[in-house]
Amino acid sequence: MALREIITAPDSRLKVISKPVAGVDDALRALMDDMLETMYAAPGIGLAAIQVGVPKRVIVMDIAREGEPPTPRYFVNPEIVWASDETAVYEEGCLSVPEIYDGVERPARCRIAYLDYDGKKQVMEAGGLLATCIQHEIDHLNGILIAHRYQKQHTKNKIVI
Ligand code: K1U
Ligand code: ZN
Repeated sequence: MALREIITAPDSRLKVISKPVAGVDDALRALMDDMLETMYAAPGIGLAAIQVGVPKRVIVMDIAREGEPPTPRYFVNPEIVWASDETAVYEEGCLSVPEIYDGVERPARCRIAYLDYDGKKQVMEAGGLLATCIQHEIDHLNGILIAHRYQKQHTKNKIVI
């Protein structure tokens, strides 16, 4: 395993739309292992592959609190297959936009289809921080940063990233 450099705005790679992967093999698992180590070291609760400069639709997450056992999660080719009409606002951080926390409104619950660490198809229903974090990471796969969402929701604020 190795630590990778997390790229930060205004690096144009953060606007790239990441490509689906053909399947999960040992090379992809090695990337996911590196990403998880990099995320823990940051520290953070999620990381998309593009944040380490790799334009693949791959995410790692661990939202376990301090003192709880680690709960690493891996999402390959994640897709939002359902999202609630009810929304929630969370003060989100971003490892690629350090030291900025913005209140972002998103669907409160969502259902995600994805491949897991072993390449098996899975469907997960999420609420709370899990739903917020997976939507934040899927935004990264689509080249969207929280500043873009914040600007959309508060059109008076002009943030250039
Ligand atoms: O994708 C990223 O930039 C990582 C980001 C994920 C995220 C945080 C909050 C809401 C939505 C998505 C982070 O991990 S920022 C750091 C952070 O939230 C944190 C760091 C240490 C302990 C607890 C939280
Ligand atoms: Zn982020």
